[in-house]
Amino acid sequence: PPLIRLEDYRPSAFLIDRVDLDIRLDPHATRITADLALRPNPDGDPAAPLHLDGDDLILVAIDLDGAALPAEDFAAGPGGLTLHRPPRRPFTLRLVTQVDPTANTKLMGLYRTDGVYCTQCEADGFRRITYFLDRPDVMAVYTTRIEARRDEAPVLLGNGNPVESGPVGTDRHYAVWHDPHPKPAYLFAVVGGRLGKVETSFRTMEGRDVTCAVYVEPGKEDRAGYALDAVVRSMEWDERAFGRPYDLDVFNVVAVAAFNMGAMENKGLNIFNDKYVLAAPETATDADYAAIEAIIAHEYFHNWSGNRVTCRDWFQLCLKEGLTVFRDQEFSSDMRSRPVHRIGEVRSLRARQFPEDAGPLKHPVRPTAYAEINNFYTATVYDKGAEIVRMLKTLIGAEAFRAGMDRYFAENDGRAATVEDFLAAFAAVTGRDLSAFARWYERPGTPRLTAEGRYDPAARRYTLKLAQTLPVEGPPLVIPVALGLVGAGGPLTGVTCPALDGGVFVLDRPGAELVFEGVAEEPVPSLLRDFSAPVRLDLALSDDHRLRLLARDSDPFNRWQAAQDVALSLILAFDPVRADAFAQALGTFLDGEALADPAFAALVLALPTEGEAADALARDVDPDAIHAARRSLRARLGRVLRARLEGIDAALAPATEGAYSPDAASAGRRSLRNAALDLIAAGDPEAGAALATRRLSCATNMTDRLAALATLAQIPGEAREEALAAFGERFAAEPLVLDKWFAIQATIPEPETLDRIERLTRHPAFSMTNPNRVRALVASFAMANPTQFARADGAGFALVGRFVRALDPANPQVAARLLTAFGSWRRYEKTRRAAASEMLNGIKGVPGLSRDVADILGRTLQ
Ligand code: BAL
Ligand code: ZN
Repeated sequence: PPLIRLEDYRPSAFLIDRVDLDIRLDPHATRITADLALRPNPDGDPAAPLHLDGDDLILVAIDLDGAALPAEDFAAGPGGLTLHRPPRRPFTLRLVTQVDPTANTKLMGLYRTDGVYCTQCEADGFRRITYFLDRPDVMAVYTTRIEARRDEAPVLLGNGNPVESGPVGTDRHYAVWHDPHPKPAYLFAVVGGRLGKVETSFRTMEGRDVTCAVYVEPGKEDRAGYALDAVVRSMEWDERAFGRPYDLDVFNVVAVAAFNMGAMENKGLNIFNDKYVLAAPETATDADYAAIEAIIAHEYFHNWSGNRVTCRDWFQLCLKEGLTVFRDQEFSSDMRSRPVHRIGEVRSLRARQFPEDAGPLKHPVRPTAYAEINNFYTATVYDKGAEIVRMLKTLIGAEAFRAGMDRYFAENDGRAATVEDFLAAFAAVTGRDLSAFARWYERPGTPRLTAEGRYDPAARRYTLKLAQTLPVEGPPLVIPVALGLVGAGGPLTGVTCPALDGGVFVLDRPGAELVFEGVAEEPVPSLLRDFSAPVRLDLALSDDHRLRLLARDSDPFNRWQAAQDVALSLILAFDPVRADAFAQALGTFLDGEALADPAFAALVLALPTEGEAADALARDVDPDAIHAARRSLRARLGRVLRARLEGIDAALAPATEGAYSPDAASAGRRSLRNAALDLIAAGDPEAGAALATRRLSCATNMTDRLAALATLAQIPGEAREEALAAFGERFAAEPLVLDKWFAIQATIPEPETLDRIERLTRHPAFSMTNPNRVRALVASFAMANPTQFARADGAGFALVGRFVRALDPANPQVAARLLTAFGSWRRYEKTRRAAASEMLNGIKGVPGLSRDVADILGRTLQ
């Protein structure tokens, strides 16, 4: 597919100041009348024709300033509508278009899901509603009238504030919404349907009373309370942490069943995948509650970082996404345990972004070219984008960071901005030159930080050499390295190192040498504390030294990291003596602190994933070998730690078996108890199966029920099959719960899983048209069942390939996302590599592939 390039950016030749829409909802023939107030852009090309984007539209009528436009003055085609001789003065264009929401399986533009009309316009869905300058730097004030049959759509929602509503004849009604804030088309939304709601009010710091509501499928209102509470907490937090108040009289969230993404930040009308709204203790896990809180916050925070200040073009996607992920991470850290949350962020970065950045789909955080923008909603743009903002804060300090954010919002409010505008605000408040730091946005690949220390006892001096190597040649990056020295008894005191500022060394050269004076004993360096930069660290330490960090470091992240490092090296090269020493150290750790911080202890017990081990190997990966090694290590740990794990289980039983509360402390206790169960089962599958079966029978919440089922699913036998069948029956009417059940079965690391998946595709709850179902059954298999996805016989690859091909004609976005599971295919050993190559090349030959799939495929194979 042809590439769109950043360097080709030009301002639009025309602007649209006002959009008045009249949308008559109908299942198959929705009519949209759009009155667009256009004018030539003084910064645009004065001779250019007017090209309006359009996709899959029926053009019913076109008037210019009230008169029908003669046929010879325009041309409508599959890519849009061109006016050959547009006026060079302000004018209005009336466009009448027709769309079929029921036939819209792409879930972009206006579509129906479970009978509810809804829209998804980012990145380029608005052009599937009417012809438009569908680019984020064209910002307009929208007024939207929505009309529908009252029985079909008693609730009619739009962007902004409600203006009026009333009956139309006997069985229809209408509502008018006005959004005073100019916005790009990608933030447009309407919803119409039968929906229940919960609502509350919030008074902003400016004294505005806001009605906040969460709309859900009728009958599920009792599952919307947590999301509504998260809305209010997000509003409070953004005022406190960033001084950002809400700016409309209403804030609506609508949950829908079929949605390509997690959620969408449409102005005043966020539309959510129902998975990230609906929660009850019986149906949602602690992880679901945490994700709901984070995503509600994320979409709400976009109101400033994304909506009030939007992106000039889609190359700047990280400007809103990276920044907003950073903001939601900070919010969740304030709501929960900061160190525990940080570890979670880094695990997810390493699981998704590091492999992406090491494979053929790698791209800079601000890409310079794309064929299909929907393929750039990636871990790199989002998560590495957030890491860049975090590093900026580390470099300039919290106070300057807040001042810079204030300046960024003030200077760019109502504008479509760029990464340069963002950095300029921080350069202005600090007086610093951030041009070298800006390279983080441009350079793909994960940098490697190598470190080597030398201790001179006579001089009581420790010398630490740091060096950065980048996967792509070029000038060095600016890497903040938070660090400290740890002695046998804990962090060393009385040490001086002039190169450190607040415990942070800024490595902005290829290499540097740090000299620490007054070092009384041989220290262990604790580097990259709190994961201060998204790099891979190479530091040769003995197990003893790593385990000293686990026991003694003051930085919780590096304590966790130390245990991970030892475990990873044991997965890559097993050694029973070292494994037992590791188990002893874990035992001491658990004795001392498991019950003091259960959430943290659970993370220490969670060994690096098979994916992380594959990522560390980087080549000739044999997933079966990694799986076996990790399994052996877990089995050994489970046996050595058995008594302690049972002790934890017993100690936490009273606290976890009482009434359910989703708060972080309670969730932490459940996560440790469930981690203990899983490790006991790894060491003794028979005992584990019995314990998990008991736990299943008395579980009072989905977190414990699902954890027990997941443990049991790893142990072949009748108990597993009975438990799976019982769970499936019990939750037959709960699609979101069945998704968990699909996913657990899809990730069983056994050859029969392929047949199981085929069987489950015939389950009445499975549907190829609901992305959540496809993700639960197929994406879980592709992304989280490494041994079966990458079977040496190629059957796992073939299964996923079949789904990609079957999905592509209906929903190219979801098909393309599924195909990214092959992003690391070249790192497999040669048999699997050949199988993956054959499958990918097979898809290449399929006629009529979508741009989405063709783009991912082309880059994956290149
Ligand atoms: N803007 C797309 C969904 C999100 O990142 O919030
Ligand atoms: Zn976002």
